[in-house]
Amino acid sequence: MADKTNATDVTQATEEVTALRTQLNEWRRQYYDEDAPNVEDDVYDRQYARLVELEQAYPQLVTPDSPTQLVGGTVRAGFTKVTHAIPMLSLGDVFSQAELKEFTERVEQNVGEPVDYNCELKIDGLALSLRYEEGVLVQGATRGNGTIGEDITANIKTIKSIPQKLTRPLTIEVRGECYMPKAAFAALNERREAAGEPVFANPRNAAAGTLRQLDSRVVAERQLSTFMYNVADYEPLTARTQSEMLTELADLGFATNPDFKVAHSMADIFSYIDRYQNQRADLAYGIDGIVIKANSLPLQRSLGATVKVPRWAIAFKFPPDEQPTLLLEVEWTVGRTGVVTPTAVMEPVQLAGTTVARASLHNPDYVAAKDVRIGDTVLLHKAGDIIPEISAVDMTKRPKDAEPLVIPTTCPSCEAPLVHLEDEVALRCINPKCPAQVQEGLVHFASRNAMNIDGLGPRIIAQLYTNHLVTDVADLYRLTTEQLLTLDKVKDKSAEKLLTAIDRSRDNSLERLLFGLGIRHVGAKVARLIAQHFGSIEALMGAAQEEIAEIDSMGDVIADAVVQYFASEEVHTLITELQEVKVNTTYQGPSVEVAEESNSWFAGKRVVLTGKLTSFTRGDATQWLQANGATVTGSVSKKTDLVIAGSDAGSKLQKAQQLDITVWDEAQFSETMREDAQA
Ligand code: 0OW
Repeated sequence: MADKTNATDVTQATEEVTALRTQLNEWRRQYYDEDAPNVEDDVYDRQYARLVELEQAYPQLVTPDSPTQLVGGTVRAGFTKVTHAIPMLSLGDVFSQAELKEFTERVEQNVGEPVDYNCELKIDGLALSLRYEEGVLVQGATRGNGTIGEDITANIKTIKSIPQKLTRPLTIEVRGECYMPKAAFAALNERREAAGEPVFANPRNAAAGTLRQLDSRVVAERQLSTFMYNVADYEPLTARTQSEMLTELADLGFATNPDFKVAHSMADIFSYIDRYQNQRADLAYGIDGIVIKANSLPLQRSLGATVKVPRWAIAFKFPPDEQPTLLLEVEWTVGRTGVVTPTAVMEPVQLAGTTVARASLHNPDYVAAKDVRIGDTVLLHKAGDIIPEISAVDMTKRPKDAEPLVIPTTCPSCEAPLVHLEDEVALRCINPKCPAQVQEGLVHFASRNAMNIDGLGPRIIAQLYTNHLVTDVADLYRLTTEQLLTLDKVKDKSAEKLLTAIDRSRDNSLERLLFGLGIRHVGAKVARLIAQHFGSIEALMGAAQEEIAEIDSMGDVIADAVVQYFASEEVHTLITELQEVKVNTTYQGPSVEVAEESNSWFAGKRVVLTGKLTSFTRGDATQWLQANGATVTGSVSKKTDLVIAGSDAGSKLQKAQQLDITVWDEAQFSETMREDAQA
């Protein structure tokens, strides 16, 4: 490809790069503030790709605040330490209005006149500090013990609400709270529980655990956010009060919490507290109290701090919203992957705005640790104001004859013995014929990213299974119209539609079948890599573990799981049955050899797609590339010939730049497709 930068010299490139950076950072910031892009994706992508090209052509022009540098992907062995030149203070706590009154009286004795206070929500996250030099973000650190924190710069660069560059070139250290919104926390715990991983107790732990991740790609997926509220040194700012500071920080580009209010009396403070004690459940993030601060910054400075806490601020902590209720029973349910999860069933109780009657007990270790027993009066709270959780048992109310909970040793669905795999806390049923798992497995098999059988959902599958019409995925292909009509709410038309959808799924390419079979650690992407590499299920079933581990540096965990899956007799029988009912078990995309002859530029090239494409889906681009003889792989290595970077491209783009691999934007890719088509 000709050099596409078309920049005649460094000066011109520098001007263009600076303009591109300013524009892209502005769009990014607006996107964050208004939470909606006010620029067309393809416009953003084109400018972004242009910046990538120029930085690739002139690496000396790359700066830390360039949007191309906001990528995760750096995996560290540990965090370096950061010393806070000005200690990051904690906050003293009070738990009653009387104690709060004592605090304000102490302050006013000190001052000798009435004081205005700025009231702020106390975000339940973890404190962090952001350092900027001439307006550019240079370091992020945790509070640690107040003097020594951890350097988390790479991780915080993946947090959208943190500006890479300020609207004024200030050298300043800004402090605030990093938190995980409630919705993100609930979704994360759901994923972890289904995968048999330990869940986070609350959003604060989830945020802390995430920021301490050594692989910043994980951080990028976890949707952390921030509210900034303080500076290490007031110097660089013009603000004279706390409330003005929050406004000035927002003007600089920081996310600040809008619900602050200046109070001129204790009554004002108490009404602020009451208001947010009631609104707490409706906030999108967890708060554990209110922070009351002397509003005047000169007064803050003159009051100073003790070793740990400021004399000019206090935290009024909300009592945890906890209700007692009766534990009626514990249900053990089996998921698709065989993880058996205990759920507490309780007398319904009002808790933080909703009626709660069930709470997860996660796994046997957790049950033993809490020692909950049927008939117990349990204290229920909502972890992070969302997830019902049993905080403790009220032992004074325990019935005399209460017995420790029996942890099942056999599967509640199929009586097979339950096991703990490796060092997992999760309890598992590993019987591939387990009814609960078979039904969950059938639902997964028919799902959109797997065999994509329209209309075959959990309700129909439960009936097919209960009526012994289907016991494994091959049975789906033997169903008749008569059988379907025996199901309730299935009439002629829907029976026909269902059979057509099942029939159409026979022609799926192998990767959909592999993903649909629910092999451990084999997601949709891994399934495609394996299918593309082996071409048929026979080749795969005869493959050595090493050959699978070799594919696109997939590794032993996946390879072991695949070999183990195909080692079982039942699976061999199942595959034979699927072939007998005419389900395709070969890879439909073109193989690499075939394309070698084609004269396409892409023939034999190893290509990686990354970021968001706008004019076609990742799947279409992959199919096109494969049809033209390219091998599309999931990770960038020395063997990669080309990276096609859509918008918000991640660590793969950075690695491509490091390995000096050709990077195209979407525009170039589609241009080449057009040229190729005319060739
Ligand atoms: N969590 C908060 C919050 C806040 C600081 C300033 C100097 C000492 C306390 O929302 N809104 N304002 C402050 O003010 N601190 C907060 O949280 C503290 C930081 C360290 C421990 C608490 O999380």
